[in-house]
Amino acid sequence: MLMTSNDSRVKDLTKRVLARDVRAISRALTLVENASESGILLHQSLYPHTGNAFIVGITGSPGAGKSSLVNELALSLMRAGERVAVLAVDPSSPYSGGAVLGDRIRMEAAVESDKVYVRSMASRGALGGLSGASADAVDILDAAGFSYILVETVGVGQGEVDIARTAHCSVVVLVPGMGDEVQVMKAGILEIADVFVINKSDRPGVHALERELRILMTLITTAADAWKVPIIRTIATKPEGIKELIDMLNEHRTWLKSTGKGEEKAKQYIRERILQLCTKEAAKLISNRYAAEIDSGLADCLNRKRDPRSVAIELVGKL
Ligand SMILES: Nc1nc2c(ncn2[C@@H]2O[C@H](COP(=O)(O)OP(=O)(O)OP(=O)(O)O)[C@@H](O)[C@H]2O)c(=O)[nH]1
Ligand SMILES: [Mg+2]
Repeated sequence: MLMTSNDSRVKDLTKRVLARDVRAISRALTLVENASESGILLHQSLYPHTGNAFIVGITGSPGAGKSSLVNELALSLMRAGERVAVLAVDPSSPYSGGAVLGDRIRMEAAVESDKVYVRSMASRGALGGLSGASADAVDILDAAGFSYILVETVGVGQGEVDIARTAHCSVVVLVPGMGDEVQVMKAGILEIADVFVINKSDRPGVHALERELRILMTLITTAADAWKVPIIRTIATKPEGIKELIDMLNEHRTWLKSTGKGEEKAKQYIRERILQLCTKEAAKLISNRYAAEIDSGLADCLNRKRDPRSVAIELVGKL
């Protein structure tokens, strides 16, 4: 069979991403982000090369200092000889006078440009949602041989929970005196956090926040063999506490491996990812094949003769 130009382009790009060509990595991420046909093919051909990176999610309220922390983490890891990729998902205020993610990294890394890579992406597309495009992007970076992938996501809620599934380690950044402990109680953050960071520890209220956090942690039930979630204090702008944080990330990584919990987590995550993609792919097939049936089901719903779920179940049954 003749190879189409799309196939050969994907093949070429795959080779170049595996060879760690920075321009190819950027191109690949754009294709994946757009969920284009080539993006899907490319992801397919790169996926067998994934599974080596340690993926760290960094989440927290707007302005908590996530980008500042990620900058410092990336620099320290890079100096320790790691290849680090940073993915900022829906960066909320890249030019708010705060840390412009990647600027310091770019300055320091200019000479060793393949040691660190920084990328922002918007992900809240119509259907994809956070876990779609950003999970694929993480895979691309993993295949490109980065040993650490730091994923910054803003917000409290579903975004954090989704990214926690993608990441091997979820770091939740809190700030004293901002009522962050209230946020922690919501949205299942206590359940997803592997490491708590109290950033802006130069501000008052650190003791109080840490105490409240410890009390909250005793309120959820955890298995005896569960990871003991540490609380690390940092001042990202100084920087202070970065080494302690990196040590803790490495400790968690070792724990995941030695207990088999890492594999368990990976299994659960891939299962969820498959099921999520089933939803998406089924919806695509149905809307391509059964436009007329959708219209008639829709009319029935409008007349309150049927309900949307019954229509959906019937349509899925046709597949
Ligand atoms: N005093 C103090 N200020 C900090 C610290 N860390 C970050 N900041 C400042 O807090 C502001 C926000 O920092 P960012 O790193 O942009 O925070 P962010 O969480 O990435 O913000 P978004 O991406 O907009 O949600 C900036 O002005 C930082 O200089 C810290 O440890 N102490
Ligand atoms: Mg930021």
